[in-house]
Amino acid sequence: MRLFWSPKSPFVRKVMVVLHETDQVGDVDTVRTPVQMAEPNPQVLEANPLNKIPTLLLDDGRVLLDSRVICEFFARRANDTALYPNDDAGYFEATSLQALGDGLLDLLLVWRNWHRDRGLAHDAADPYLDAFGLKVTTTLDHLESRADELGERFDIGRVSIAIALAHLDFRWGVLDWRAGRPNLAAWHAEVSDRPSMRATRILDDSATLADGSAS
Ligand SMILES: N[C@@H](CCC(=O)N[C@@H](CS)C(=O)NCC(=O)O)C(=O)O
Repeated sequence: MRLFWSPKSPFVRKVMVVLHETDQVGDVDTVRTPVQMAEPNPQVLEANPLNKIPTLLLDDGRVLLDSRVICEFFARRANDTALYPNDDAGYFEATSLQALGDGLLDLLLVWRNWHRDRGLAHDAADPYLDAFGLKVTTTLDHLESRADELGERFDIGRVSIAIALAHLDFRWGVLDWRAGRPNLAAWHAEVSDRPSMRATRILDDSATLADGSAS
């Protein structure tokens, strides 16, 4: 199996955390794959018409996308019931939290591109920037109010939220997301110490890439 991979992509990191949690890292060949929203990569497009990573190429020729499907594929392959609980309540709580974490990440990626493409400063006046900021703040406040619940287990929802918060540290230090959110910050410090999270820390290898790709 080959995984279109980048050490900077938070969505790829979800897959890598699942591989570590389920002891399958050795089963996958990772292929460093630069992608940029505004400059589609022909190699990725051939397998995934949306030009996104992670994309998983199976040995029998099938292609799996996106991170949600690939994470669940590996959890099922390992008969995991921790990341994806068997009971309906647990499963839908985990996958709904995953949707929240992934949605936060989608928002952060678009927000960054919006700034960069228009050459706007962080605090520039723009209705889209205001809306992006409001949604991110509202999501973080919501998570702060659920910090106790987050600490109850480590499932795919918690994986996604933990990685989204780490992505804020990587790209959005200016937001200082921990300020006023002590419980969320404490939860994040704890989960970041898990071996699977430590082994998959985001690494900025831009300097080694010819085009300095964003992901
Ligand atoms: N919903 C997708 C999102 C993946 C995604 O946005 N990946 C980014 C890199 S972090 C990407 O491939 N961007 C390239 C593009 O949008 O063209 C998933 O969960 O895998």
